[in-house]
Amino acid sequence: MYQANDSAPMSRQVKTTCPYCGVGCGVTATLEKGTLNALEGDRQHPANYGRLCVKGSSLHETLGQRGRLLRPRVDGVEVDWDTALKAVAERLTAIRSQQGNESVAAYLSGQLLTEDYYVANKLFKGFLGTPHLDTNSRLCMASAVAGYKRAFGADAVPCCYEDLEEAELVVLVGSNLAWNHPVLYQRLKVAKTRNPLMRVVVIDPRVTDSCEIADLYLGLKPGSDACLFNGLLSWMAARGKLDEVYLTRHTQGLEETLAAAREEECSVAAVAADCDLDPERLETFYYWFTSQLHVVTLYSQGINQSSSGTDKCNAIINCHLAGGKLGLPGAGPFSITGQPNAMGGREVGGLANQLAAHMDYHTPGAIDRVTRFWATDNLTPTLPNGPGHKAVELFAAIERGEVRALWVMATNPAVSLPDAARVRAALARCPLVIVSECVTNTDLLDYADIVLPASSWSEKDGTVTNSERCISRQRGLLPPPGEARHDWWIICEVAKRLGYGEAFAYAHPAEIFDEHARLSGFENASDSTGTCKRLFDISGLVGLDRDAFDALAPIQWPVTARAPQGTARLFEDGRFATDDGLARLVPVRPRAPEQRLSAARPLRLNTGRIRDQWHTMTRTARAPRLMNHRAEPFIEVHPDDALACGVADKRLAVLTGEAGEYRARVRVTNAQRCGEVFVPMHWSDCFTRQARSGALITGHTDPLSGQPESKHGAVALAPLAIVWEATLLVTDGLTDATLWCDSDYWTRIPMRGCQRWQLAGVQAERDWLERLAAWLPESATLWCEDASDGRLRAAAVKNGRLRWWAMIGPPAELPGLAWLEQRFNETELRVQYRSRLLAGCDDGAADTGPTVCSCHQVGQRKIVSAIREGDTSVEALGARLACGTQCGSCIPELKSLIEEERAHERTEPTPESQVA
Ligand SMILES: Nc1nc2c(c(=O)[nH]1)N[C@H]1C(S)=C(S)[C@@H](COP(=O)(O)OP(=O)(O)OC[C@H]3O[C@@H](n4cnc5c(=O)[nH]c(N)nc54)[C@H](O)[C@@H]3O)O[C@H]1N2
Ligand SMILES: Nc1nc2c(c(=O)[nH]1)N[C@H]1C(S)=C(S)[C@@H](COP(=O)(O)OP(=O)(O)OC[C@H]3O[C@@H](n4cnc5c(=O)[nH]c(N)nc54)[C@H](O)[C@@H]3O)O[C@H]1N2
Ligand code: SF4
Ligand SMILES: [Mo]
Repeated sequence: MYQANDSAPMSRQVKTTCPYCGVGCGVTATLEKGTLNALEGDRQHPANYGRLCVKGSSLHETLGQRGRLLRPRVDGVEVDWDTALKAVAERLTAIRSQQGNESVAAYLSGQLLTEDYYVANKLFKGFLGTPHLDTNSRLCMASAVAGYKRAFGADAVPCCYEDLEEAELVVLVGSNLAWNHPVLYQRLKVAKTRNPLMRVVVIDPRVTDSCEIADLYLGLKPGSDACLFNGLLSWMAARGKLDEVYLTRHTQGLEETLAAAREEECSVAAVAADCDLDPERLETFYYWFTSQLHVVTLYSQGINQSSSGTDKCNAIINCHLAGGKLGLPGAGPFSITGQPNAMGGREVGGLANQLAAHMDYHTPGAIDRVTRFWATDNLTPTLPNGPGHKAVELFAAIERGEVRALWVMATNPAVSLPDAARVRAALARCPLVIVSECVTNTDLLDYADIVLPASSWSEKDGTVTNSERCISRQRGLLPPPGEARHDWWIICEVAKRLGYGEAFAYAHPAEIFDEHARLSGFENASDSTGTCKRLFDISGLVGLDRDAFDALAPIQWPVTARAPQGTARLFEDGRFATDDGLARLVPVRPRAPEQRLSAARPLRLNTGRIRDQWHTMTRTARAPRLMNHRAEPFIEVHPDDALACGVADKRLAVLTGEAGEYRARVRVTNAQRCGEVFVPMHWSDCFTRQARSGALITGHTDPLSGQPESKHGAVALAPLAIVWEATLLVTDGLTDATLWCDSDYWTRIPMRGCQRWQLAGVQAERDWLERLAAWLPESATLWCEDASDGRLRAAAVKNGRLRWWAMIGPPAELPGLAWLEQRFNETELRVQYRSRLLAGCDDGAADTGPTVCSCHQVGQRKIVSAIREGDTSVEALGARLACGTQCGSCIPELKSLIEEERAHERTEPTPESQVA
């Protein structure tokens, strides 16, 4: 099989691409004797020019064999590859021959490389003849795709990153760029400093860290964006601010669109009331939008994850078309992608409504063209003749028993799909579930009949496409551990065993990329005007041999004979990918979220991301420093709601939705609107007892895009009536922890050399030492107990090593854990430390508090004391403590700490602030 060449010199540098967000930063990795110890931002990469965020710069800490899947498994038994691949082929064949082609399905991911994606799509749609191949991009970008297609005739992001820097106005709507695309946010921030006239508007029901650079913040009512942008369009029309020339030459549909926008009362006052905004602020935004030509509206999941997400995208695009604000530097409606290769998946046709290479089933001639290209014409069956099930439908079809075999690659539907309980029930009853995965610890593996160990970032070799259509190489740096194999290889080996060896005889990803590039240009010649029939065309990259593929520098599609160096910006000539070349304004009638609030579930549930974790945490939780920023799952709630529901800051609470519940720690904050709560999407059953956001969201989807409404749940909030809380720190490998996992609340927090467990229970415990003895294999050697209030601290030291440490009592009383963490990593605990163990800190050693700066591991208490000593600016704090000087993501938090301290000074004495 193909492996990265590792017989190279002692130290070498390799350029690759970060596997997390859609910014797609270039990474320069330094390998010393085959080990990856250090990495930095690639200074030449056009996405980041040397910058990295804390997730990217922690990548090397996530590597290693520990926790990796090393061997294939069939029905729970480890087997060799040949047995596993045969089992996959035989079982797929059996189900297909009995129940038909459409009984088999695949569920892929924007975290696969383009080459993996291409061969999976080719196998399922081309050779197994099933249209049921969808991807987690359905939960992510489907509405943006549908919106672009309706407006431009193709799924084409018109903008590039430089547009953000060249704009005079940047509107962030439904995007927390500061946390989720940190490097792009940093670029925007620098551009704003350079151009003091640049304005930034943030439109989000939550005050996020992205508001740090906002000149105007619109904290709108969740789900009311279409109303806001329809209002903008009417406002422009009413004030004669439409770009009539652009509209006439390049668009169609203005009248119907304006009429639809005017069906509802569209005065600023009426729109402001519908969006729950201050009319003056709203009008300021309208005024700013209209008075600038160079406007970029950057939108993400606050727009897409909605049962009317496609309409919301078009409401935004309508305003850009109406003002002629696109196709020029610093302007355009910019849907930012989430996953590293969300875009690559769209290119190969990884959505169930697509066929291949930006051709849909209904694209004239597409089925015939792809059939000829893949040479499947002499096969029975041939290509499916229409779209397959979209993700949520797909799991419903599994539930109904129609789809009986599912191959999941690089995604975790048991956590990330809405209506999680139903998805899990469907997986449990599906006769064949095949899972290609890198790590041992995911909720989905519980449902797998066949587990295929896949290679991971740093091992994989191929391409990804970022948010600005830039194709970059992910390069193999290290050999995969154990018997892990590349996804493309696994798929091709199965294809061979199914009898399609000839069509899947690739020896290297370069060959797959070449075929993908050829298909993009296949029968895609320019028409007389020079416009491509299909915009996605990388025929300029056909014919790269291995060396050329390996050397491929980042390049933006289309890459054609006419544009051999790629294309930064689309639609500069005002010609779109529709039959008549005109863009479409699309009439939008705003709709409320499908998940309705009720007396039983009166709070609007918003779900999303945190700065330092990636999705279900299978990789980011391997880097302990990424666990510090938010260690436990949480519920953010407005102070008034907290009071009304009887929940308190830092205490545990439970959210109840229609079909599930969520237990986590409360964060009371004014950043949250009253009547709404926010929870992170990251925690799975591997890390906590019950805090999967998908359990609270119902399966309502957008009728056009099929994207679920993950941002608009309906829930009730109540305290979790616990009577005890405990913190355990346990040395790695001491126990598998199943014993305390029946606690009413538990969360596991990986640390360096140990695991931290936060536990809580609703029933009183009589003898804590006894309980600890039952939980832990080694008994306490030190303890101190306060029988009057049940507080206890205990620890076990064996052979000079700290084995575990426990505190019964509220976690607010915990010392900063860095000191204890260090003790777990000592082979011989120093005598003077033993007496300090129960206190959990050294005499006089400062307890630094919760981590604010993850890059330099600087704690909150340290920062606060520096502020109190006079370092009252971000720069001064950086000079003294280094916080905020690397990726810059914690700067908003530093600023709010400075602000809080100022407020303290003004209003002393006050209780401790709530922002922890
Ligand atoms: N740290 C980190 N970064 C990531 C990821 C990660 O897991 N961790 N995942 C990546 C992926 S796959 C994706 S898709 C992107 C997502 O990136 P974002 O879309 O920025 O992420 P979210 O936090 O899901 O949601 C964005 C914002 O939408 C707001 N919102 C909710 N409802 C509404 C509404 O009705 N209207 C408006 N205007 N806003 C609303 C939320 O309050 C939230 O602040 O992030 C990528 N980057
Ligand atoms: N409530 C709620 N739900 C959401 C969202 C939300 O905002 N709120 N956001 C949605 C969005 S935008 C997204 S993108 C999804 C993300 O949700 P998922 O895709 O389910 O989340 P991940 O944790 O990224 O899952 C990827 C899995 O693939 C594995 N993996 C990583 N690399 C590879 C590889 O190269 N090969 C193989 N075979 N496996 C690999 C990882 O270990 C991991 O288990 O969640 C969606 N769900
Ligand atoms: S901004 Fe995104 S791509 Fe860049 S380093 Fe951070 S996670 Fe990776
Ligand atoms: Mo996503």
